[in-house]
Amino acid sequence: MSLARFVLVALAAWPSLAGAWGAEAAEQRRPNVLFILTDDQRWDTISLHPQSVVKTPNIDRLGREGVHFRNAFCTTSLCSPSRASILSGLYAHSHGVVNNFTEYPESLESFPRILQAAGYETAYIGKWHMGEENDEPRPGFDWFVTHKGQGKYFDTEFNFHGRRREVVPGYYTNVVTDMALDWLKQRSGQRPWLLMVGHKAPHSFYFPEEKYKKAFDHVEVGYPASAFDLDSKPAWIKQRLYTWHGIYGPLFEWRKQFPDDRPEAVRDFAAMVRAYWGTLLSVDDSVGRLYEALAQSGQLDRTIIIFTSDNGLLNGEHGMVDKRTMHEPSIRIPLVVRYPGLTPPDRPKTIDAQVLTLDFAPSIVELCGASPMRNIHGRSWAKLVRQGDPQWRTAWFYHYNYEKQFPYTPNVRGVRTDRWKYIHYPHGDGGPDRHKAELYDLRADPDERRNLIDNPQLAGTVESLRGQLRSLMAAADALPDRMPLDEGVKTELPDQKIR
Ligand SMILES: [Ca+2]
Repeated sequence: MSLARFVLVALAAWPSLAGAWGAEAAEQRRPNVLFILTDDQRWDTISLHPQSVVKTPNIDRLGREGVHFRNAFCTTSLCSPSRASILSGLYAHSHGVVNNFTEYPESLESFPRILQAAGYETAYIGKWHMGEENDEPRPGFDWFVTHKGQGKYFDTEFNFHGRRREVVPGYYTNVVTDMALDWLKQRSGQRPWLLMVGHKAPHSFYFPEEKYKKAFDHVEVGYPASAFDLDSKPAWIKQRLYTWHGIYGPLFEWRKQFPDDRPEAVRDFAAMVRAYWGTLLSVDDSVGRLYEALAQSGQLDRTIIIFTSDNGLLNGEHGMVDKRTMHEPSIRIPLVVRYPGLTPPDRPKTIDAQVLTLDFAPSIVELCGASPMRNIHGRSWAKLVRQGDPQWRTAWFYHYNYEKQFPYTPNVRGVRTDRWKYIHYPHGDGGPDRHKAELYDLRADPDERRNLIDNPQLAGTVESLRGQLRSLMAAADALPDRMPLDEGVKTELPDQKIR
């Protein structure tokens, strides 16, 4: 009797053994998930992007052996709301984390919870950043290591799953990578796993690792041309120039005397941008170490590796630093995914369809074979990547609510289609807008230099985009639209504790 025949006969004789064998085979088919999340990383700071100054061979490799999404966006460009959208697949008005001081709701579904319930071993290591003062374990994770607030680039105190708090000496990016590698090594079971690694980098204030401090000293950095081209823009953008979030402001303490609009003060800006880039070199090293560990343990090809950021960042565009607005550098995020179950490593793909932070949860849940999430706003891109999806979205809406603690950006509501972007700034009292709106033809003007809102020939386009914005918001149950009152752009600095 051949071995195969013997197995068949044996299985027929012992159905329970067949069940166990089948379960184990299915178990082997379920992929692991490594989700690497950076904080405030621009989409053009991975070298798959042709203009990237930062060389990121390890991040690039994920895209070169997988998928590079060239048009990935966050739906609210602010840390906590965006993180909650990543976990839940919901817009901020639905998950409720509308600012940086709100906890992820205890009872709200998330993809880690779903995977945990489906038998995955789950861990979160690093920056969580929802619920500023809470470093305790959160639902959905078997192992949870984080810290209060923003954490520090050096010597952060971590809470190890509620068991102990300890200052771990060293550079944040390396420390969380070590912890992630330890967790991968110490796992005992055969169950598939989800590991989320939350980096602090490249969030302000920017402190590169010692060896990368001077990595970009040779690169000339100036204010982007768009910073001096504000005449077609709403007035609040000019007002922002001299604030905490403007290029003439303190630049996250890279400028000691401010405001300073003298041309020579650009050196402070250059130093800030170089430091921001410097922090990313350590992130790339981290990705390389994690990749090698998976390759060495034979898990690489059965692991979905996702590399992305919670939101983008303005580095001088339109005279702005920070994020929150709906301009491209603020809402674009880097996104690469390596998983042979999506596309074989020798057949990498680039995807130009617009994907959103809302899409992570349903995509991961589908790829892991768990039951689909219901009543969410995001969509799985599994089909889009594998075979294309003619039904994929061609428009989506963005929202951001004015923050009293950071009075440098109005309420923002906008729609982005494959070609157009319309942004307006409601006052918050239901009355007419008090700021000029913005309209960009992204095909002709990808850098958003020419605000076309006053062009009478485009009145019909504006009308139709307004209609689209309304129907997208209605479809996501975002109407009636609640938001705070816009109290205007102010020059005061934010409270020291929340910078
Ligand atoms: Ca962020």
